Amino acid sequence: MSETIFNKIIRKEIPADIIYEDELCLAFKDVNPQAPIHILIIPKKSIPKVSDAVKDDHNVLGHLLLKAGEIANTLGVKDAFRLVINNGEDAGQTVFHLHIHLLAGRRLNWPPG
Ligand code: DGP
Repeated sequence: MSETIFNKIIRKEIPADIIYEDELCLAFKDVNPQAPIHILIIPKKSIPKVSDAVKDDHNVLGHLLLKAGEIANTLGVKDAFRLVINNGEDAGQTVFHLHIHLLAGRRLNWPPG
């Protein structure tokens, strides 16, 4: 499985502003925030893209979404936030370890572009 910078964050080999962790996932502040609140929620398992997920990943994928909602509640933004998953280079993915962006704290326009 491919190694990315996020594996190093999971192993605490490089620092990150971690706001939540459990056995399946990790959530930390994005180093290049696109909104006042910009959190990345990642599985500990190395899944490069959503389109690489397999049936056995069902539980971890559901877990990520549940935790995203809980984190939004914790941050006090439960009524206005956006979750984004970029899948593939042409969709803007730069780190090939599946991650959910949680964006909040400003007006979020649509379409995202
Ligand atoms: P994406 O473009 O969807 O693959 O998003 C990758 C995000 O990861 C991007 O918003 C910047 C963030 N990022 C990349 N490297 C690091 C890092 O070393 N630390 C943190 N906290 N975020 C990172």
